[in-house]
Amino acid sequence: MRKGIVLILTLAFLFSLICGLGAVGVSPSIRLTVSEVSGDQITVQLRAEGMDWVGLSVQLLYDPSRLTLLSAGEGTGIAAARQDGFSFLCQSGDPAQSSQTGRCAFVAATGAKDCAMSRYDSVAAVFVFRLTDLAIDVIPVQLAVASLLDVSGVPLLEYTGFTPDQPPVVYGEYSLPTYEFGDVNGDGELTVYDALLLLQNLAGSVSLTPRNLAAGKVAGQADLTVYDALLILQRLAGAVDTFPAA
Ligand SMILES: [Ca+2]
Repeated sequence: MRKGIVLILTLAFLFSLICGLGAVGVSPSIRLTVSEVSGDQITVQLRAEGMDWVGLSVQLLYDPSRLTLLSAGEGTGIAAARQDGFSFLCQSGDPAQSSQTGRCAFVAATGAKDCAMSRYDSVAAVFVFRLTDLAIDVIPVQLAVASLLDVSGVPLLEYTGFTPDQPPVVYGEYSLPTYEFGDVNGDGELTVYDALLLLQNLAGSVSLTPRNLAAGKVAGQADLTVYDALLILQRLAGAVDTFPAA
């Protein structure tokens, strides 16, 4: 008898896992994550988790002196739903100066009423930015307005953070790895190759990321010159112990 009860409880537990009841407890949320930093590009994902939705509206505020918007568009969750035959309209762009402090990227998507987005990947939108020369430290990206809509257009969850007296609810920030002066390629060592990269950059045959350029300005001047490469070579030869910028 006891074995029978244990068996029933075990089967009930397994059934709950199979039916996805194990996922109960995920609170509804909209959040930003930095998913990738590659060279001078940074990819920011908007994830919508713990709820079902068919409509999305999101605006991202960013500092144009540090970031240039390359693309804004649907995430893998919407793409997967479309592959399953559900219709999804998606608009995106970088409309205008939206406040005194930054620019705004937006994505809006509307799907079929019977498309339950909770069964797909939670990545709802993807933004790709290029880092500018000033972006060598911290990259702030702020979710200014975001809402998810149900089949009747009613917001399931809404965040706003646009007004000066209302701090942003969601805030994404990514700190780039620190760099050592002279280590242009960021491999942790000071070598002739670092000086060579600077010379190639000056000659126009190699483009360096803002962070790599910052590491190469060992003379401590605003612009990169042949003198920076020379200082690296002098340090390797033991002629100087430190860099003026360090
Ligand atoms: Ca190096």
